[in-house]
Amino acid sequence: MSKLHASESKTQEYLDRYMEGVAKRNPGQPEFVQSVYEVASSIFPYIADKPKYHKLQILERMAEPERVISFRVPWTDDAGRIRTNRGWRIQFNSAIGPYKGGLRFHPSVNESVLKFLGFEQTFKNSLTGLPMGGGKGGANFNPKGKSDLEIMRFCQSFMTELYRHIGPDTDVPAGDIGVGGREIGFMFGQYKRIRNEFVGVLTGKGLEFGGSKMRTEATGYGAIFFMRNMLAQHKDTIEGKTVLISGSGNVATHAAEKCLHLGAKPLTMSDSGGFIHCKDGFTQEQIDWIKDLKNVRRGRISEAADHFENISFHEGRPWSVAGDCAVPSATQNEINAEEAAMLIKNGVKVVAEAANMPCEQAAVEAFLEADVLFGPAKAVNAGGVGVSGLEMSQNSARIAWDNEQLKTLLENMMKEIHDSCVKFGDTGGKNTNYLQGANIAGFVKVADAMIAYGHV
Ligand code: NDP
Ligand code: 2IT
Repeated sequence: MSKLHASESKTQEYLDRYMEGVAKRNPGQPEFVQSVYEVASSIFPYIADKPKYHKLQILERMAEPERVISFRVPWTDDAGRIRTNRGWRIQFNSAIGPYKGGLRFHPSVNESVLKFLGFEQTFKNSLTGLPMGGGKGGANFNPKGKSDLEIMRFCQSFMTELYRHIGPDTDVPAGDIGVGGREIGFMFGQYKRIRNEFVGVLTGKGLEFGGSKMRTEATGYGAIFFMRNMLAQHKDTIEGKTVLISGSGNVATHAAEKCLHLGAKPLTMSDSGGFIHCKDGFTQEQIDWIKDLKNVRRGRISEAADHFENISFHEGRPWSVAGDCAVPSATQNEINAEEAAMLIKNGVKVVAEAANMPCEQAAVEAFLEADVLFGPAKAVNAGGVGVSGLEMSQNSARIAWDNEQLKTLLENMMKEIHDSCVKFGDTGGKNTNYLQGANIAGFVKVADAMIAYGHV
């Protein structure tokens, strides 16, 4: 065995042993273990010749949340019945700033899902270059079919416990799946009432009460800016590309809109009931109609096919449709190995993860193996939390920037994140390995801050 191969197999052995420990300490938490593997598989080879990180047990410490808070959320439905849900806040890592990350309300929420999201968030926030640590929270509450008053009572009850754990310099939650402007408004109102303080404790707020322009659009727009940078880096352009998008919420609709602005054709969107396909590419009018359907009327995506002649509805996910780019924007593990093979066979050139961990491990490996440009979530969707960071700055300074300023800041931030991925993701191959690049670039700053603090 050559010396190089010997050291590679040693690194693999360390990684396997480390992952065994992570799996053992987190039984029944497959999503969390999956997210740790995805990061550790890039970091182990990087730190192989940097003993300080081993000696100081940095990866062991990073995989353990600083704090997991779990609490009861009782609320009363419109029929007067008392209902009980479980709420969480995972305060994962505060090495480089206050905990920061969204709240998710969905029946699939559990500790494993929130730990994976909080772990990822730590590296993502580091990539933005802003001083934000990693956190995530939410509840196993299903907002579907609930009245506005039921949502309000739930949000107020949730905040009646959460308020004691958060603060503008401690932990600053925001939205995620099932938590948008309406929910943030109810929660901010309750925090202000309990604490008698008007402070930037949440981001994604309404523009009337301290929200930032561009925050609503930031994740979807940022993802498409990132994809444009990936294509440009590899001597290609986004103009004329057909794009498969999943989801039809905040991220998906704004990703579709930015595709239109940049001359690409968004062909699909979806929800948990199936997907819609428009072979001509959605128009702005259709995207606006879908935004209203999902945010205001709270309907199903299938209704778009009843309303527009050139839109068809199908069961399942959109990955069987042929397209140049795929931008999964719904949820975790929504592209498996079989679907990855289908996308590759149909000639997909770029996969940009706008949702968090939408690709299963085997799908990621298949894309890398097939030389498909692969943009990992922590880089691609960092524009959302990036503009949240800018909302925090505006709140502290008690100022409001305009749309143009914020769009430029977002575009520049996505370019800087892209370039950090290129710096650490050049493996000498045909394509940049953005997965490796994002993981290493995100890791270094957090790890070095932890080292500076001593054994904490
Ligand atoms: P929304 O609640 O606005 O929309 C979620 C969309 O995904 C809906 O179309 C929903 O369909 C679909 N979806 C959710 N869960 C599932 C599921 N289990 N199976 C199939 N479809 C599902 O959420 P966002 O757009 O804000 O979030 C989408 C993704 O982007 C998430 O992974 C989130 O973590 C990530 N993200 C969001 C950011 C933000 O700023 N909002 C920032 C960075 C990442 P249905 O209506 O049927 O439930
Ligand atoms: O996954 C994410 O980055 C988000 N849901 C946004 C978090 C935030 O604090 O804006």
